[in-house]
This record gives sequence, structure tokens and C-alpha cells, in this order.
Amino acid sequence: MPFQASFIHSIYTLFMQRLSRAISYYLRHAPQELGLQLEPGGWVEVAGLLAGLQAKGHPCTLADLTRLVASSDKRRFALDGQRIRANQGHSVPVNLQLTPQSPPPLLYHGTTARFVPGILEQGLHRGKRHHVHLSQCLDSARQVGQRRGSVVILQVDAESMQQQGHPFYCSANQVWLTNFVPPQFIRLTGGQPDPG
Ligand code: HQG
Repeated sequence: MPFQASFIHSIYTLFMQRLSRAISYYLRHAPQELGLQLEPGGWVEVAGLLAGLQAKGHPCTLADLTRLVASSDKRRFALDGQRIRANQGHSVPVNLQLTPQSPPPLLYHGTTARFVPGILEQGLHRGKRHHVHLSQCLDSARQVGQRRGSVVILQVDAESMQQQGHPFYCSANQVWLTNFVPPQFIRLTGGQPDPG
């Protein structure tokens, strides 16, 4: 790529990363800061989001937003006509209209070494979010855990949990969600990445 094109590409990539972080924040944690209220499912009007972002110094066009939704590695957002939402990860009250589903027998949670003693003693808590987030594959769990440093991957016996009455939900971007994972269902893994 010629130097000038590569420079513009890098600037645009940075712009999109910043935009993604801003939209994650507003749609999951602070819609009121943009004067928005989440509808059932977590939806807001695209026009309201664009206007709110503009007012907060994150100007973006509908084309930027569409590209962001399509290119998000984790499919963090969804567009539905004139509406947009974050698929999961909220801390504000919202009814995501999830229905309980049967999980795969094993799920994984990526975390960091310093949290492990507390988790093995008290279980996995949802913290400020609505749910504990779990992944179907080791690689996704590894990426989540790496955000905080030295990664440890925990294996969750989802099948036994479900048999004992713990509900599971699956978000539109394939994150498995549950309310709490008691310690007896958690095991340390070697954390080897998926072969494929
Ligand atoms: C830990 C990102 C001590 C837990 C990611 C985690 C994910 C405990 C942290 C999504 C504990 C909470 C969610 C206990 C839980 N003692 N520590 N008893 N129970 N923890 O960010 O799962 O990129 O709320 O292990 O990729 O890390 O934003 O949850 O480390 O999908 O789209 O407490 O956020 O998605 O941290 O991440 P978080 P998470 P995005």
C-alpha cells in the first residue's frame, strides 16, 4: 500500500476503535448521557445515537456506523432498520429478551491470575454486568482474559449446572450468559488454544 494510503488507513482504524469504545460505553453503560433510553432488547434509534455522539465530540456518519457493526470482531452491535443495539455486556437495566437455552456441556471463562483464588472460593460473579460471560471455545476465553494481563482459563460444567436449574442464555453474538457460577462447577484448565 502506498505510504499515504496506509497512513489514512491507520488513522481510520484508530477512529473506528475509538468509536467502538464510545458506542460500547453509551449503549451498555450510559445511554442517558446521550439523552437516550434503551427500548426492550436494548435498541435505540440510530438518528438519536448519531446526534448524541456528535454532541459528545465523536462525530460519525451512518456509513461509519454501518461499517463498524459489520466489521466488529465480536459482533458487539446489531443494526435493525433504523435501530441499533449492543448485543450484550450491559450494566444499565435492560430487558434483552433472551430466552433460556441449553448450553454446550462445557463452557470457558477467561480471567486473570489474581482473580482465580477468589473465583475458586466464591464462584463467578456477574459484577456490574447483567450476567457472567462464558465462551464456547478456549480462544475466545483467552482473548477475554488477556485484557487484564496474565490469562487463566476456567472450565465451567454447564451441563451439570443446567441440570441443577441454572438458566443459560446465548446472546446474538454467541456469548453464553448465566447469573452465577458456583465454585463446584469450575475447574482450572491448561488453557491450550483451539487447534482450528
Ligand atoms: C472476575 C468484554 C474475583 C471475572 C469481554 C472478570 C467479555 C471475579 C471480572 C465481556 C469473581 C469481571 C465480559 C470473583 C468474577 N472473585 N474476580 N468471585 N467473579 N470475577 O469485564 O467476563 O470487548 O465484567 O473473571 O470480551 O471479563 O467489551 O467481565 O475478570 O465478553 O465487547 O471479574 O466484556 O467484551 O470483568 O468480560 P467483566 P468479563 P467487549
